Amino acid sequence: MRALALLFLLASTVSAWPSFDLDTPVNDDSTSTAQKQQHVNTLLWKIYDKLHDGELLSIANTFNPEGDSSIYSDDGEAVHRLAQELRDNRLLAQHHWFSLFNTRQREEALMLFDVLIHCKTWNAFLNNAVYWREHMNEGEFVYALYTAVIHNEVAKGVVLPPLYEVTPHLFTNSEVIQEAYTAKMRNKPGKFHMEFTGTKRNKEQRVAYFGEDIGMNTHHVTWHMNYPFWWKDTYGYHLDRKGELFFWAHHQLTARFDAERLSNWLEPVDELHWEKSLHEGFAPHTGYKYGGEFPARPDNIHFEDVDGVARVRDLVIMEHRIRDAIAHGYIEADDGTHIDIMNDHGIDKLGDIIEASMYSPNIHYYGQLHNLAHIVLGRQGDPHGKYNLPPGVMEHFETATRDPSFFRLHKYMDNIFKEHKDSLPPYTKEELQFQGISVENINIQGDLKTYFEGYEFDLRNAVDSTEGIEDVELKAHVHRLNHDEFSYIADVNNNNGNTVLATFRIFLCPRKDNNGVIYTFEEGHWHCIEMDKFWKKLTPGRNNIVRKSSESSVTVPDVPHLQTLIDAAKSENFDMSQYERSCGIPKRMLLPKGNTAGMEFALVLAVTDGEYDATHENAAESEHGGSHAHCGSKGEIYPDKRPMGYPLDRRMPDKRVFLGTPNFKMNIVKIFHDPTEHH
Ligand code: CUO
Repeated sequence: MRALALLFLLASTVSAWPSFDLDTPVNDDSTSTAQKQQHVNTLLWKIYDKLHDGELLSIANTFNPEGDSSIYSDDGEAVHRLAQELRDNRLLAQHHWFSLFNTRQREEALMLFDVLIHCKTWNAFLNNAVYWREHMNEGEFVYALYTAVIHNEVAKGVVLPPLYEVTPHLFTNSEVIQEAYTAKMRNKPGKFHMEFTGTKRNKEQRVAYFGEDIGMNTHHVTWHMNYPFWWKDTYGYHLDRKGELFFWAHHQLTARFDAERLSNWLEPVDELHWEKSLHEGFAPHTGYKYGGEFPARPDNIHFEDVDGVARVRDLVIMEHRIRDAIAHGYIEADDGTHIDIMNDHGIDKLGDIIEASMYSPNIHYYGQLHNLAHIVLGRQGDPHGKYNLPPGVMEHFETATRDPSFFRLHKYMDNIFKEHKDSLPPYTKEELQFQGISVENINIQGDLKTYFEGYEFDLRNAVDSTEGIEDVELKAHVHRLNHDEFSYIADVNNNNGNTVLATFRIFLCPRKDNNGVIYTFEEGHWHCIEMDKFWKKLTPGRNNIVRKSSESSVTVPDVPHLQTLIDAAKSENFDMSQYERSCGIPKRMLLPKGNTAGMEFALVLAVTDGEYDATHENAAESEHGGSHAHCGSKGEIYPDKRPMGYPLDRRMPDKRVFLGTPNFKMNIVKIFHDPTEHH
């Protein structure tokens, strides 16, 4: 026994980096989550500078990625490919902008992802991350590292630092960044107030707090890292219902943005139309660390073809082909077979072809409407490359929602999805019913009250370091929407003689349009925002259900600051698992703003049969990773068998079906906005 313990001890000393021997494959199970966290923190600190950490630096100088292919699950295939690119001097230089939508740059970032995802141990992962950080473009490196930490098992437990503290340029205005540079030069600490882009003369500015929210942007960019359009199952697993999640996460962003607009006396977003002019221009006031400012776009432009990317005509053709598939009720796969979409799974396939992702069954025919549209919109400031402008905000998931054209584009996508949902038969009462279950009431405990609060984040990574001089404290100060905590309370009768598993689906739907006209069920159901979804067991008789707003499966808490992660990782009791997922609507934005007089919403509770709905055995006991509603459950199948948005996803021509279903209930509630800023 003693000898065995000694052996373990030896093994752990051997595997402690950086003194490992490359010729002996090492078991690095001894790397604690805290150590891994600190490695990631260090790798992401000042990404435009050389590594500052001596130990990591020595890896960079000594590690040979091709030295031992047994550390990779693909026998080193990916690393040989990337190393060859490096030898051939083909890799993008450092200190240059990076955009995922640039084909060659994406190829490079994915070559590194391919290396990292095939690392069998943390040591292999770390060594490669360190090595390639020194040899590759910083933007490519950050992207590959984030996606690999999300998808490689060896990084389990590591919390990715908030991107707004790693690449602050993509999250705050240039004015703030300039102030930070000045403060750094003068060696004086500073806090700089970040205003939302635009002036009061631009009515879009009233809702800029949504599109420019650092947490909302983090959700969006992280969603795309969890469900990348370039994902292939050969990376290790299948991303369940990826196409449908693409629809649902963006449908919810769209519906939430419209609810914010209604809260601010604005009309819902109108869809983009390729042949009409684009009304809203945009001046981003944001820039790259290297590559200048993001290009601006004036009002009322007419769409131009973008050289080397797409002609407007091609986008129109793709749209027609997709709409044809919807009208036919089937998608034509590339081998000529037909895939039926007139069912619950059709939306998933449609998501795949519209985005388009690698899951698209016929990318040659249906093209890549959504991805190309992002580039075409991003380039309208310089469509023929005459001015050598860098990519626009629409060509980065971090920055896209800042531009009002993002919501126009996604309303346009959303309407295509709606055309499909509208083509399916409305649910019948029989389909909706949950035998023996009736909801007696649904209400809110506490107030639905929103307010703006101040929040600070670290800007030290926006500026360069000066050797021998400590960084001064540099912070950005932002306004963020927040709300008081509240709970949903419901009384649910179970008239069955036995305990049953129930799925609770809670939505909030704006009651009136911007003219004050009450939405019919047929119009209103598409504007509903998902608030929560969870499973509970109902005992026979009356069940009083209380669910806190903070428990929502739609939201995530604030990602801890990078400095907090650095400090926390110094402790061996490090456990930040509650922050592991940063995909999800920020907790504080669960409620739309509402208004001072109280804005009316229909609060909807649908209780459905959990025995049928739940795909996981322990549905009632588990939170499935916390934010499964829009982000799925990592590495697992989606917890809910029903279509996302069920039962409000299809047409509702006859409200009596909803009102006469005893397991559904609706109540009108008001959201109040308190205009005084909280601190
Ligand atoms: Cu998220 Cu268009 O899909 O930005």
